[in-house]
Amino acid sequence: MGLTIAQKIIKAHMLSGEMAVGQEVALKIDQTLTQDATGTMAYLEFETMGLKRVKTEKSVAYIDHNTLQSGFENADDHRYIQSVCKKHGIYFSRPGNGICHQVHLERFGKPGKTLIGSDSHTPTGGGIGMLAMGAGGLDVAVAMGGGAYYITMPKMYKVNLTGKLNPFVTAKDISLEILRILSVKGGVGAIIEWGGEGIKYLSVPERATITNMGTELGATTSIFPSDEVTKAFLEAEGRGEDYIELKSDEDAVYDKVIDINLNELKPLIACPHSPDNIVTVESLTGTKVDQVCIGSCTNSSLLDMLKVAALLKGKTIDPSVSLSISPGSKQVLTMLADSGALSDILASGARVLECACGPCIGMGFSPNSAGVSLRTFNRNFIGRSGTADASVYLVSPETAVAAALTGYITDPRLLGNMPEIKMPESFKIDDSAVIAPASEEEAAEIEVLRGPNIKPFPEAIPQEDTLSAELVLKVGDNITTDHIMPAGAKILPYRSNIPHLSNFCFGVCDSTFPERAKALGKSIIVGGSNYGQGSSREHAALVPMYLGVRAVITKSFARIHIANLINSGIMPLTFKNADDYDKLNQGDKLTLTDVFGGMDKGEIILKNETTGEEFVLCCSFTERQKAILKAGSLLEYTKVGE
Ligand code: MIC
Ligand code: SF4
Repeated sequence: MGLTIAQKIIKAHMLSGEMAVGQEVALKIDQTLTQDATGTMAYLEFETMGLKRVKTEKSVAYIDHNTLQSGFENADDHRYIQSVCKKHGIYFSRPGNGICHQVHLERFGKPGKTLIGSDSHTPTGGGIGMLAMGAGGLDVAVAMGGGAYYITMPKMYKVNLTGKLNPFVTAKDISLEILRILSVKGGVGAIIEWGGEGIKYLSVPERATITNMGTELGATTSIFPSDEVTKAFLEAEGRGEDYIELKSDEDAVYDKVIDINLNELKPLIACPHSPDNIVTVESLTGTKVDQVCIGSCTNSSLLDMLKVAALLKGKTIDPSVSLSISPGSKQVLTMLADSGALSDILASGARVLECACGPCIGMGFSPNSAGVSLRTFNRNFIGRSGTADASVYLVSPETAVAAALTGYITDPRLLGNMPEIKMPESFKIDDSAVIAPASEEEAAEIEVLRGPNIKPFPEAIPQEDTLSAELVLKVGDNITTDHIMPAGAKILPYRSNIPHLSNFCFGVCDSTFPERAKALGKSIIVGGSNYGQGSSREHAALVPMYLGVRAVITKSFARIHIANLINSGIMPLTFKNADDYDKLNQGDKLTLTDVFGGMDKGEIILKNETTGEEFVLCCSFTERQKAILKAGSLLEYTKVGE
């Protein structure tokens, strides 16, 4: 039987396990990346492992999230990360050099390699044929130390593209179309391979937009073949030697095949507050817009920015709209400046922000009260923009420009002729903002610089054979990590200070949660389906761990979050009968008996002491995961295993 692209890379990197759907496989990881909002914790975890140097082919730390420095915290974290990188063999991408996924694609990603990153949009690397996955910080730390990365062998989905995109219909619209078809849980447990005749018209940045937003489907990752288009991109980046051809076998078998005819696609828009809430742009014509933001790891490539500049050229934006533009990298910004396109952007009245995540993670540029914001980003979860009552819509750069010029949601096809934009034959290469690590000899002398905001890890509490605890919080379907552990300019600086961060846990759902959980000492959370979707932030597990949450019971979980819960010693359990969700209420006293025996059987009995009812909960832990839960955390388990 033939293999898919992902299966070929998995086979070449498999350290143990079996390539059968649902089985755990251990993978050798070639490259890692971190960003600063998850990086500080990941490097603190790496340090506790006591290793001198990373064992990967390339590990890069990016500073791109926490770039507003309204106090000492972020600056201290940046300094800590820079010093830890120098000492332990990690490349350090300075603040201002760009968004991790954009820069990694430009300068470091290689087809056929494995990459894990402490950021859920790491699959962007799939745009050049990498097997690139988001992971919790601790998993990235383990991989930096040479340890395996464990995944549950996913199903294989194929999306066949036929035809060619019409003017003003873009790769972003393809991403929104697949979200319309599959929903935010449609990709859970699957790797999505993109193929078909239509891909030959898609450049690497367009492919990367699609693999980037595959994260919103809940997919393990998304991947394109590595072909002539990939080769031209790598050559333009001066990295032709990194090219290898990669394609699936003719007789590869897929669990699902989806066809999309690009000729038929229209400009699409994701409505508040979920990336799969899709309608055509046309259908919302005339909706007043207050703010437009162009950028993020989804749409900040040179290609995107040149298109935006060409559409803005000679025009000024509507006086009622505030437009921000964040180029994805220093390379993008420099080339915009050199070509004169930056002047066209500035002349239009846009506010040019630094090359960073910025508004995407609420790091500034929050909309006005009850504002309507059109963003080229990948997530529009409630509150994420920093304005609780804002309505955030997700669109392509072309649709964003149309709204900025008119002040209303406008079909970009009404903008006239689309200027032809070509990818440059060579990019401007300047890696001076990437600082190489010290040599092994010099490393011993390097002092790691820690700020006062770095606080100790939460204490690991081993799971016990009987768990009696109160149901502290009951939430619904599609709870995101932005609900569990919100981000934004005010909270993100505390990512290395779990006690302080805990005050904001579940703030969007119930601001009394932290206090109530702390008072109980031990507690259980109940959720609906796709619990923990979105970001890879392990803080969405570390903070509940700190607050004493011992188990989370749901209808289903998102992939990275389930791993983060186990790494934090919290039991993720699912209802055998989904209707039992309705039989539990906040405040109920719950008991789980024979937990260890149940872990072996795959079923644990839950007694609701308040109502007297009993239910069956399901779990499927590997031996390694059971040992982690019994040790109380992956860090404890690693120590025990030493
Ligand atoms: C996000 O887009 O939500 C983030 C911020 O990049 C997160 C990481 C984090 O919370 O630090 C992600 O996607 O993993
Ligand atoms: Fe940064 Fe936004 Fe991309 Fe997350 S989704 S990495 S916050 S640009």
